[in-house]
Amino acid sequence: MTALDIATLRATHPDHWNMACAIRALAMDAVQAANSGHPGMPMGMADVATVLFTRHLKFDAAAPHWPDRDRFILSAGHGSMLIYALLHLTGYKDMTIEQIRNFRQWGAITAGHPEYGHVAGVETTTGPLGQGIANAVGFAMAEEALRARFGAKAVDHHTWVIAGDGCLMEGISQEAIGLAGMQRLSKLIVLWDNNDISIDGRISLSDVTDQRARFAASGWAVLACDGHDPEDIDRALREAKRSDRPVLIDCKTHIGFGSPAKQDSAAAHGAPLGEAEIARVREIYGWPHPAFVIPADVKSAWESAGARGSEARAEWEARIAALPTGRRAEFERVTAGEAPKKLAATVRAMKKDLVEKAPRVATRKASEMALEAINPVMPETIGGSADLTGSNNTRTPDLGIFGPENRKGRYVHFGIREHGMAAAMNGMALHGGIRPYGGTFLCFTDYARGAMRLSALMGVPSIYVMTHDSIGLGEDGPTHQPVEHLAICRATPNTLTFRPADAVETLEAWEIALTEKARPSVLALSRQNLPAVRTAFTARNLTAQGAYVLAEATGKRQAILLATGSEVEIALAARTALEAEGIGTRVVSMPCMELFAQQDETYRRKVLPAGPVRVAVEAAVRQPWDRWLLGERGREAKAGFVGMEGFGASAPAERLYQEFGITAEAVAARVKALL
Ligand SMILES: Cc1ncc(C[n+]2csc(CCOP(=O)(O)OP(=O)(O)O)c2C)c(N)n1
Repeated sequence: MTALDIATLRATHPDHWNMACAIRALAMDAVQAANSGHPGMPMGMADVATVLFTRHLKFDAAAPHWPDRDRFILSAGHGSMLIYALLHLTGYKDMTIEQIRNFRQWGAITAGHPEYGHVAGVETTTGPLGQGIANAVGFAMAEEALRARFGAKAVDHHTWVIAGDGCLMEGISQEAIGLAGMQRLSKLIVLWDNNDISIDGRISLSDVTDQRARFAASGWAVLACDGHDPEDIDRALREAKRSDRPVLIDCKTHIGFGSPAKQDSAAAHGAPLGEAEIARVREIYGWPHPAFVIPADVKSAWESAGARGSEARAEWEARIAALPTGRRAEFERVTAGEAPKKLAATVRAMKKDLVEKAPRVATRKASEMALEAINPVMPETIGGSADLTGSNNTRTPDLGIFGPENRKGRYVHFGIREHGMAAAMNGMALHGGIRPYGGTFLCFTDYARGAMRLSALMGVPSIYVMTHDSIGLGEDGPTHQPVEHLAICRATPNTLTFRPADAVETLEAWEIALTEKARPSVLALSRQNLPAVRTAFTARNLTAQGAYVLAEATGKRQAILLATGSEVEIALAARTALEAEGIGTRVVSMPCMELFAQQDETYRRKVLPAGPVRVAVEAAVRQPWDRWLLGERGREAKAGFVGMEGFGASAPAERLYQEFGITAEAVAARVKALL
């Protein structure tokens, strides 16, 4: 479309045009003021966004947390000014014009890319391309699950996504669309900003994929519209809402729409247009208003759009108020993310039982046992696995399979889609009302990494059930044996990495993960059986302290052994050997370094006093251990590590532990050498 077409648009749809121009002008001006950002995408998608927000999106700017609102996800997060402009114009109270003026500046809620938690209306953090569309699948799954559970009077909304070529080129998009297509998530609608441009230039430089055919092949309905014609956009959106499958709408648009120098070119993508070009565009738009000034009539039209949903929201509130008390309380509990009261008692009873029976089981099995007790009292859990159900032990018999025919099912076969699974889990957690957990091998956290990082950045309590947590998995070999993954998980801020030693610690880790509100958890679980090491009942959750004295030195304390997971058994055996030689040895189990780091100094000093030799044992790389060996009153000359220095190998587990020298004898020898 050219400037001439703009003239036609202005003439035929003046109100729409002005409203869309308000978005465009704010995007141009904010990017110019920040001298940083992406004006082209908001300029190109302003018409689609205007039709969506003024005619279709169910929302109420005055009640941005209304649980039954439609969700809008700007997957193409680099175009953040699009959503900031929409939130400002429709009247989200925190999105003031000052915030727009401060786009991308320190302390502003208008971060470079939309960040969850900075401002209501941003449903998820986007920017890493492909994440938003993959989160949206989780949002739509959560909606289906909650509708099945609480009824359409309580839950009945759409998930809308704006995604660009970049989102669709990312590998995660295939995982997401494959999952959504199979699940027939008919209330998921993706608006594709098909502008043929990315940073390097035309899309044809790097891609010839027929996107429409790809989505259709994955079970989606595919529609198309002229992304600048409000009536055509409206037609497509109306049709999309009637679909029985997820919908892709191919919106043909022009990046940098209306800019004589930059429209349809990569130059519009990621740099300010420049003052002179902005002045030219203002003229072409017929938008004489100064930077950041929105005329009252346009602002008021936008505010009406922002209030459009208030009636629907009030009706919804009345319906919720009319629910039977218990049902309403349950709805409110799960949407608030509160664990059920029964959870603590369930965990306590099971812990007593475990201490009594002292089962020798793999911690992945212990995890399954924990879930068998927890899932029945926590109906908000949705579990799953990326095609390793029988290995991850994530499915319990009560769950049923979530699918198009059974939205009450609570177990998801995510398929071999680790990244898509993790992003969908984030989406479910962000939607609210659901506690998602999903499994794969610890090694394949690599494949889920992008989404796992965002769980942490956003502070959402997704739970990653990562089994086969070391060379202890044996014969599958080094491709499947994680050595650096615990370090990576522990290096990720705002993430709890648990490596429980037995069934009791595993249960305690689950209790913490399921009551966390603002941090994801990684549960690193063994394939191989492990003895019970917690043989005395404590009502207190010792794992919550991160590390604790599991076995005390009997004589003068000369050594402290620190271990996690499967190596706690080795540390205990080393202690026995050392004690037999008169070397007083304490064993500290450290299931969660992050929680230990959070304890006060007095407790940490009690667990790790100055003086004794310290040896840590973990079948992984040393990196995360130095703080506990050298810091915290430790000394290099008196510290040692027994673990992995490189990749593993294919062989039975026992042989591998021998060959890599992760044995009680090696630990005892290290202690003696350091004494
Ligand atoms: C995972 C990831 N890789 C790379 C980038 C950097 N990046 C930001 S936008 C972009 C190009 C996106 O192209 P498109 O989606 O077509 O956006 P448009 O140019 O139409 O605005 C790239 C490579 C990113 N944000 N995320």
